[in-house]
Amino acid sequence: MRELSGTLSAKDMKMGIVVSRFNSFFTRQLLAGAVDCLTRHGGSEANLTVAWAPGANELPLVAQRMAKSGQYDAIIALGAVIEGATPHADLINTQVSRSLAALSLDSGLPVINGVVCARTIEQAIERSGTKAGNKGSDAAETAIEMVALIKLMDRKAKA
Ligand code: INI
Repeated sequence: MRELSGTLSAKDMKMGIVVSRFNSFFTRQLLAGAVDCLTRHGGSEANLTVAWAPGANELPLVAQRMAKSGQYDAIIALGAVIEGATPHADLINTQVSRSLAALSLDSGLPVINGVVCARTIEQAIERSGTKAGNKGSDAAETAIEMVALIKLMDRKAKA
């Protein structure tokens, strides 16, 4: 049996991070969690580019621009959609998550969805650096693993 899995070293990885300004009380914590995760795994802040989008709805287009630039190994999208604040939260979440998934397949790059989808402000707090962890940090860890896995698969394909 041959198993392939990505390591968790972010050394030399170039990451594009797009983060929404809407609900920035939460998204700033997600960004801090993502940067902390990447640097603790050996990544360098010099290899990170952060773009601010107005809201979660705008994350996919900015992520697409980053993916098309060819400058990044992965794209991480961070946002916070809180249902209590909007009746169309489900629509935003569905649009964003489908678009990011489609972009990942179209571009061949890991495009990681780090959008907190919360029913309440309390749930958003829990997922932005308190008792349910930090979704930005989780997204960054997923990005590292995916970049490492894809690089490994590319090396195996060439060997
Ligand atoms: N954008 C968010 O990132 N989170 C939200 O909770 C939210 N709410 O509640 O509406 C939100 N709306 C703005 C939206 O993402 C777009 O920026 C706007 O609709 C313009 O396209």
